[in-house]
Amino acid sequence: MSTIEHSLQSSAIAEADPRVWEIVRAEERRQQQTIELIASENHVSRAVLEAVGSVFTNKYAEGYPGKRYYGGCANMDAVEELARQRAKQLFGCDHVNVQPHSGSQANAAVLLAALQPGDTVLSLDLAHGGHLSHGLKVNISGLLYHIVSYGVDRKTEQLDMSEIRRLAREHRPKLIISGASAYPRTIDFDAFSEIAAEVGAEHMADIAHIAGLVATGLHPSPVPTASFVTTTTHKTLRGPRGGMILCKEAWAKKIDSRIFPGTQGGPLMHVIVGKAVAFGEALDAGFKRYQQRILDNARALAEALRRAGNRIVSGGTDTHLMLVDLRPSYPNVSGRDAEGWLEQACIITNKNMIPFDERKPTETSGLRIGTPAATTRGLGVAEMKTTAGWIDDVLRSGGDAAVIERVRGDVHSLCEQFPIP
Ligand code: DSN
Repeated sequence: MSTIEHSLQSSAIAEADPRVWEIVRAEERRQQQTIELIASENHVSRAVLEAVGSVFTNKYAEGYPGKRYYGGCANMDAVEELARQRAKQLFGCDHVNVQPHSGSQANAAVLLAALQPGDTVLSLDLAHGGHLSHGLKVNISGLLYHIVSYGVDRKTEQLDMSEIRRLAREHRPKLIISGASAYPRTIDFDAFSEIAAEVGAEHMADIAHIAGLVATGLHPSPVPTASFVTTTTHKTLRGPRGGMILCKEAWAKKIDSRIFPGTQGGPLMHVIVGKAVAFGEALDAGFKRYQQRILDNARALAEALRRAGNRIVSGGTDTHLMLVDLRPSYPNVSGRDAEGWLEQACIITNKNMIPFDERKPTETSGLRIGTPAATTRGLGVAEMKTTAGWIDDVLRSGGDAAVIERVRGDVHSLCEQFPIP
């Protein structure tokens, strides 16, 4: 039996529902046999998996610890309080709400707390690395508020704080949003807070991608200066799929009320158990070493891709992710083509808009690549260099079937050596 077969879990689902079990097994096998380079994904620990599958899924607990609308909530209170305390310890914040079902819900609750419909928000353009919940026209953020976007500088492909200051002075937003889902460089959160203070705005920092780096001091934290910090818990933080809001004490009551009853009903208590476990893992000293390896791997991968002749947006990365601009080396290859060929080779990435992209979001000229999940399974700098070579081979071959088959075989061998724990 191979390492991968051996690590597949036995389950009650197998007895109860063989059709669903077959799909679960297929997904376990897919994850074991592919190198996961989607920057927003990770492989949680067995403890987090078990927590999310625990009996807490059976319980309604609308309200907050000590103030629930259902009986039988003593254990709900205990675990939610523990999750809150651990999150506060991790990020050093005044107040935390661990109930948001997702990052988008966390962001919507902050907007509802800080703004009136029609108010102006200054946020990063989605095509320059922003997020749909920061003001996309068809998202609640874009439907309810007047959005002014900032982008990256055309030459440096990095945020230009003087231009953001100019836009803030011109448009006088009520809220400035910092944070991104496809920006590879350090974000100057203090500068965002200064600009917000100057124009009388609140500052919301969305650290969904970099939460693990922030928690371990490997990226500057917005917590001391921003009014609100939102995050997901499943990216670099390596917890269960979900969201969280950190805020100043002055906003605590309003934020809590905008989550419940404002936008959510019963909290997903099984996910909050998973958050508590993940935050406990993140408080361990080993977590900082893991985050440092994520950074080392990202730099090694970006550098190896660059040396092979690929253009990396902004010239490199300070974080867990990078964007490859396909246009100079492969003018006829879209991000969609590249994602598809790499997936056939069992290397999982996602197509992504790059700044000033001329292709549609469904095609794109870029590929977003990140290292949190590959680092979790133990891949290091040497394996990143090897992986960069495979990515380059597949792209240069123009999706040639023989090259893809050869790389797929090599990827499977590597995955066998580094099974997901
Ligand atoms: N969809 C996430 C990402 O991939 O970055 C953001 O929510």
